[in-house]
Amino acid sequence: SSSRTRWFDEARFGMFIHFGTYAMYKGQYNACREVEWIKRQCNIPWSEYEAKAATFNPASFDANAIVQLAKQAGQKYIVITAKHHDGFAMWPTAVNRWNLRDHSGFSRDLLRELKTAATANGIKLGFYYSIWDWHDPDFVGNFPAYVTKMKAQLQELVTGYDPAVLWFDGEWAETNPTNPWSAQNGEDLERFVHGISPQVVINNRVGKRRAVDGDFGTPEQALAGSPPSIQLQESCMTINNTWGYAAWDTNFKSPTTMVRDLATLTSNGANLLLNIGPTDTGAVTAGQADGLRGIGTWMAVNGAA
Ligand code: JFZ
Repeated sequence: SSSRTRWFDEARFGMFIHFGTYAMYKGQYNACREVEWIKRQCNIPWSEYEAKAATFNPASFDANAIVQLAKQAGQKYIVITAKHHDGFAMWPTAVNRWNLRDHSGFSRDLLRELKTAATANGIKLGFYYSIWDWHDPDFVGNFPAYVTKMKAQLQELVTGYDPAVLWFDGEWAETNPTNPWSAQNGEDLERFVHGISPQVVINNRVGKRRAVDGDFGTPEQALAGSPPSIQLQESCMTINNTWGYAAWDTNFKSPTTMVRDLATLTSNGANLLLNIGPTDTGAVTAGQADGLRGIGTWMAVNGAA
């Protein structure tokens, strides 16, 4: 509905954060270079991936600093990975133990800290949630059981954190023999979420990215075209080349490029969701922070009233 999406349509600029245990590999496993896909693309055994995740200690994650960076850049909302394809929950879910609290023994709730800091600064917070789950064998083995657990996790997120956005992904899962996710599953999940909170803005990857799926379209690493489009659009782009943290990826976009992309999208009536990937300790690298500050500086100098 239009009342649900009004703030989103006016926001124009948001921060995407890809953060999970994959950051611990810094983009490399032996000779294999990968980032948030490292478990699957580099064939890391689950026993090894889980053992490393048990020592995940993002003690330098500073929600206030991240919110200040977003604010300085002119971003109005933040979307952080609550659960990526590796299935690891960044909040203390009661659905399983594959989460930051129970598996890694990290006592802080980073999503709660980010919510508190964002709210205090007038920034909205949303969550990325991967439908595709590599860790839970029920995704391919017993799909109805998987959907029940997924809904239980989403219930925790929606009732516990009141997210402004749910940014689904992985509805396109490459599974063998078949991808169990259907357009009907998407419609059902949308109804489920809006039954808990009608205000949550949902992206089109909840379903099969038809124009009727969710509230907004999600072109990736591409600028959304000019209207008329029957759906709101949000382009998601990386600040360097990768979504999660990779020590070798220092190919940062210049503030000039990012301001130009933002202006193009703004003139097309679309949003930009610009991604950063904190390190394994939860810190935002200087390269990423400089880029965001550079956008803010450009706005302050060239966009001043
Ligand atoms: C997905 C994730 O696999 C990736 O790790 C990251 O989170 C990104 C934002 O989303 O990647 C995709 C999703 C869709 C396509 C390509 C990559 N696609 O439709 O071409």
